[in-house]
Amino acid sequence: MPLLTQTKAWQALAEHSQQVAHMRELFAQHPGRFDDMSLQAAGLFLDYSKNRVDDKTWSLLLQLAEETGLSNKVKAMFQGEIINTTEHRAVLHTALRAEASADIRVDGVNVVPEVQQTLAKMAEFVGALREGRWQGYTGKTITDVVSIGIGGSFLGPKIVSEALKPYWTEHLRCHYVANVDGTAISEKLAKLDHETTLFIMSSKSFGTQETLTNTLSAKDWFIRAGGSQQDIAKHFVAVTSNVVKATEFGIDAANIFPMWDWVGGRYSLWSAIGLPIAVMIGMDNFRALLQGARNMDNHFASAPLNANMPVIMGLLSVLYSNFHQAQSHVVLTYDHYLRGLPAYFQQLDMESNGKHVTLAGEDVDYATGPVIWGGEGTNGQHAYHQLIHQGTALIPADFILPLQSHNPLGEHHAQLASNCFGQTQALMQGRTLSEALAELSSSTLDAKDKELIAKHKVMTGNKPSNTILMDKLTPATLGALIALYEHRTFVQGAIWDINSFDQWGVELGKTLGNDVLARLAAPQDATELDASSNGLINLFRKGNI
Ligand code: G6Q
Repeated sequence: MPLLTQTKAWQALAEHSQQVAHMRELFAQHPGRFDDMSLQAAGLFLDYSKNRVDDKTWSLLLQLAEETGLSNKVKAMFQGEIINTTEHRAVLHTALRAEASADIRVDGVNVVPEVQQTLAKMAEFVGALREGRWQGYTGKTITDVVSIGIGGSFLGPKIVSEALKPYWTEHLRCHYVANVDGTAISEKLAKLDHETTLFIMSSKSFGTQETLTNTLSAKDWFIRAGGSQQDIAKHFVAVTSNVVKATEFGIDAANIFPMWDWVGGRYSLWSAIGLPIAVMIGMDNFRALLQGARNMDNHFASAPLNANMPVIMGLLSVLYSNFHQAQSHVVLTYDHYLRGLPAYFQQLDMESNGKHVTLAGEDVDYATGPVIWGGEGTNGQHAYHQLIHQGTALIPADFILPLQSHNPLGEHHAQLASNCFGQTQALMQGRTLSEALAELSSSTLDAKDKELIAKHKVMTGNKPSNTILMDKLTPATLGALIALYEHRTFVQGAIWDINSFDQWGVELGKTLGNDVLARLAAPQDATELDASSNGLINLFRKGNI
């Protein structure tokens, strides 16, 4: 396979992408653009017509996908090939939501039965908790669940659970502790009763400092409040692939939910890591979440490249990163329940595609993953949208809106939608100087002032956006939406020829953190590191500046 920048499509795109007409013109030339450049899959609707692409751009982007072997890479992932080559692992979050009858093999062993057994174990646990059958050591019903985990073992469960609030049981509350800052857990525990609280400790490796420390503090709190070592079995469960370590830690073997090394942390909410979600929304809704994701998996695996939602979104991202120098991508959710989603997509994409070498270990000579950021519409419109509209950086945007609200209230939802659509329109069409002058025609300003202000009001437009709609935010549509972004991330990584499934940068931070911790507690000042690190460590040891 030729190097990415040597492919014919890449070279043609470098020239062609600069010659595409302004989107205003593209819409004027082709009234059918919306129909031609929108599609539905898995309960989602994508309008990608407001992008800097014409027919030729599309054919070149699809050619790029072909020249880089995208379809074979997709097949390899679904079939459980070792595509995470630096960790020698398969990448099978899709197996977590596959049909019970599927046969997906890792090293010759079908992993689906184990997945199904774990789902059954989750169902038993979730049922017992929700029906009040799981009682604490004093016989009281559990009322509060505290999920302790960080990164991939935290963000997915928290954000999905928050997004599905309309489906929560009224009998339970779920709290999350991720940060090792003692304030996080102290603030939570202060409000809880140890007799009615259950902790879910989520750590794939069972070796993450923050999670271990928070769990130890939770255990101490429980014992200090009156529980015994034996009572821990009724108040602590764990989700991990390291059963030995979890048992050594004191978690009852019967209370350990397995996960597997072929599931990456940031792709793991579909496994028992999703237990806090299932506790709050129930197992039927959790299965609906999996079904929604499966629907998107089936679409991704089978739809032709030119009608494939994750492929289209992934190729557009490559277009902007590599041919329009976009360094960030904004996700704007027009739904209060989805306010956390940009942070989830941020981890998903940035941890996956923030890479500087190809699979073969060669330095890339092109940009890889952009910064992903975003927030809740309409709030952002009164803040950072200004830069998206008139700043000098090109920031492609995704707008996400359910057509029906869970809380219909007067004109609220129509206003929300009008803002969402109005923003994409403004980004696309902009405002020319003559339009700005015309708007000022009836003002009492003098001609010079009018001209000056008109210049400031000019918006170049031609700013790209995708709009994703769904009927309503449900477990199934949310499952499909998250799977869409997972696969979009995969498509970009596949084109860029990088490993989207390792995270050596994160690992280095974990190792150095442990080394520094030892130095903070050492009997003597630090002298062996660089001057800045020594200085900071020694100030901490002193306790004041
Ligand atoms: C995700 C990352 C990272 C990981 C956390 C927690 O893909 O690898 O965010 O999820 O570091 O790791 P553990 O689950 O092993 O505690």
